[in-house]
Amino acid sequence: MTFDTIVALATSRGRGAIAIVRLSGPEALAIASALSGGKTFSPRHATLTRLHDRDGQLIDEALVIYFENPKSFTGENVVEFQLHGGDAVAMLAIDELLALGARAAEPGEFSKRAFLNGKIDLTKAEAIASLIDAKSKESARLLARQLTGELKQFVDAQRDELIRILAHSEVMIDYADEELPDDLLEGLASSLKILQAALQKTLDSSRNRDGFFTGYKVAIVGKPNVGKSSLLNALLAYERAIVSEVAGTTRDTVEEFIVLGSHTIKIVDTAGIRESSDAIEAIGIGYSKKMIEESDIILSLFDGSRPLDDDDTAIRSLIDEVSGNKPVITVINKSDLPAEFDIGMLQQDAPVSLSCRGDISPLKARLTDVLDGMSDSSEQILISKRQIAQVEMTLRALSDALAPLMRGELEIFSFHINEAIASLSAISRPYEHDQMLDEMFGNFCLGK
Ligand SMILES: Nc1nc2c(ncn2[C@@H]2O[C@H](COP(=O)(O)OP(=O)(O)OP(=O)(O)O)[C@@H](O)[C@H]2O)c(=O)[nH]1
Ligand SMILES: [Mg+2]
Repeated sequence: MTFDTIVALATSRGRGAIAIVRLSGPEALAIASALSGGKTFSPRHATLTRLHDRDGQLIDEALVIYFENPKSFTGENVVEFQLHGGDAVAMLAIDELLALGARAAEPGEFSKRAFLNGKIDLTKAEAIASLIDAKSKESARLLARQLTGELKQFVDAQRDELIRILAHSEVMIDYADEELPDDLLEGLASSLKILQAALQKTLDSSRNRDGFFTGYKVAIVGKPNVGKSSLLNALLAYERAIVSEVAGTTRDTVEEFIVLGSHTIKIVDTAGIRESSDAIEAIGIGYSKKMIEESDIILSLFDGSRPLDDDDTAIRSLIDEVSGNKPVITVINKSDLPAEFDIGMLQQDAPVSLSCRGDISPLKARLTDVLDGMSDSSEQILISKRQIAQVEMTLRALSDALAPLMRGELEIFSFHINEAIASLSAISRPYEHDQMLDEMFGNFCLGK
């Protein structure tokens, strides 16, 4: 396969000590050399050189590294320019590289080439894409393991087992005229069930794990005026949301990232929930419900300086009804005021009592514990919707295969096993399907 030569900024935009511009393709070396006044570069050596534009004006003094194909990320000739930081210098360099014949890369195009040139399989490509957005050390660790091929090995092992089962079935078809011992069919069925269980386990632990990679979402929910916005501000340690003694101050949701231990989480302040005829507030309440559904952890907040009332119990039932089995942490606020609140009837396990005007570290500690518990990185998990869909298809094919096997209809059994093998193989190595590849790599960052 031959490609043109592409260029993109590989580091993120904005202020920074270094900006890296990456060039990949058959003309990479020639173009880099032209930009450097005819300098030649030897593979894997860092060369300090001056870059000039077409008018002879100095762009920057850059460190240039040449990776000769196939020993590069994309498998093509790659040249990386380490420029002084900031967007302006990098944009000047990219302008010149475009003028010299390179083309601006599409998002994910470098990784796509790496895949097409056989440098990475799709599980690695997806791990690279997710690693960029990883919001906890645990998820970064898990993705790093996938970069070494852990998921691919798991998938390959299951596929090899399926191929073994298929081979048995084919042999039995060939000897169809002879009487087949029953235990042969049972042996196949039990191998199949072991495989089903392994895939199902991986699938179960992979569902709803988005937050593990992109940062768990934590919603603060409670009736108006209990101090939800005050709690958000206290967690952020600055006045982000408007706080006032007027109930119904927050009308929209306010979201901010904070770092807790090794986790980056998104804290969401919601509008207070209560029975209300105020149309705007009613919209806010709709948002709150949605936020509970979309969040991974709920902070159920009460005002400790007032007696429990119907609004409190109504909200609590709403949370119980919508949150499913997500962790809910009960927080009783305003502990600096005389206590009037009795949590008794809500039957909570160990609520956290605090004052947003004082020390909120007990809540931070509780949240960190919950997050640690949700971030087990030792399991084998699928990291993309695509991978999950492939495993679901595989499992469907396996369950379709079971009934014909029990009836001894081995041709039909083999047909479904073939389907399962194709679905499973597609996790790391799909049949080259342009549209699917464009879609997948199109979600990558530019320069990757
Ligand atoms: N004494 C005391 N007052 C608090 C505490 N936390 C919040 N408040 C006060 O309670 C009032 C309501 O606080 P907000 O943070 O605006 O409450 P909210 O839950 O966001 O209210 P809505 O947005 O209206 O639903 C404000 O006057 C806060 O100053 C606390 O720990 N102690
Ligand atoms: Mg508020």
